[in-house]
Amino acid sequence: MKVAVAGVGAMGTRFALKLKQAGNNVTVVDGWQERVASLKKDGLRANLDGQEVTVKVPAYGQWEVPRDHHFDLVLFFTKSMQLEQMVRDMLPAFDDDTLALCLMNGIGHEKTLEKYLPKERVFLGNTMWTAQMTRPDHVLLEDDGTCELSNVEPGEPQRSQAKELVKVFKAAGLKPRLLDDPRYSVFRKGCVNGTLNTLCTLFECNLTEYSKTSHAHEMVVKIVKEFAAVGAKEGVNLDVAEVVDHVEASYDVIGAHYPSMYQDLVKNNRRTEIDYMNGYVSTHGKKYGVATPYCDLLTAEVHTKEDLQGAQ
Ligand code: NAD
Ligand code: AOT
Repeated sequence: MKVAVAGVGAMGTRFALKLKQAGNNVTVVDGWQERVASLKKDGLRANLDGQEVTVKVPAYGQWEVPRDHHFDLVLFFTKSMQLEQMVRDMLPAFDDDTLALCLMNGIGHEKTLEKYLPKERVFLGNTMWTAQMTRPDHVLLEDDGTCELSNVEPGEPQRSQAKELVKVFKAAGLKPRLLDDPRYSVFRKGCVNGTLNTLCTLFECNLTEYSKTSHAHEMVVKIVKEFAAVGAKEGVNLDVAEVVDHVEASYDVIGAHYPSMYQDLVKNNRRTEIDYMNGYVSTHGKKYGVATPYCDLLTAEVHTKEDLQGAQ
């Protein structure tokens, strides 16, 4: 498959590397000048499960997206607030049959894609893999993970295309699962991020450290209930007990993980994706008349930390 990965920070690098190693034709595009320079010079460099690997791929800046290449798939892996600009910049690389897939964290990305692309060509899901940039030219890829995806618009040919994407990702060892309801899955992953990303960032700890604190379970339950209340207004009916178990299951699987929001704000002083996580629940709760005091406060707290630190 001919794939363009749009956004090759930590997670884009994982997917680009694995897809390329499995024999796909992979091109990468990024918007960070320093990153693009290193991709052009050295390719994708990572520590993948303990081994240093370097994989050469064609690399482009977001300002020079190629118009003369045909891509079967554009896989978006920017940060949430960078997605719209990346979609706009990638439009010249789309032909009538190019598919768009977003596995990023955050709620509502399908709406951004649908502003520019027909709904039948939009595919959505999420990933439980982890990844971390150690330098502008290097990524750390440890831990086991999975991903899940679906067509956004029901029907054919998009259902068969989703199955084909699952086949390609499976062959690349990305452990994909075909979903029935992608929005359920996005809200469910939103609960993982709305609890662990946000709390580990505010308290500056990893998953294991958070899990051992006395109010850990109580806070997870309260936050998940707010995501469920807002989800219900949008036709997404979360099973709260199952989702709480899902969040807490990650303590054992990837306890040493510092979520990407921690990496952004605590390590790199970058602004966070909070507005697409707890912030989504907070603003949409207001719209629907649903009280979301935990998400309101957490969103304000993360923005306060960003402001105090002068995060960029
Ligand atoms: P990332 O920050 O590593 O990369 C996103 C973009 O930001 C890339 O274009 C990258 O080049 C750029 N960037 C990275 N560091 C920068 C810096 N210091 N200065 C300027 N630009 C910089 O993001 P990611 O972790 O790959 O996340 C992509 C998506 O995947 C997000 O929605 C994230 O929430 C999600 N996700 C991440 C993880 C994880 O463990 N990293 C896990 C699951 C989902
Ligand atoms: C994560 N981490 O989603 C992955 O860092 O943004 C992130 C992220 C899988 C399970 C728990 C947390």
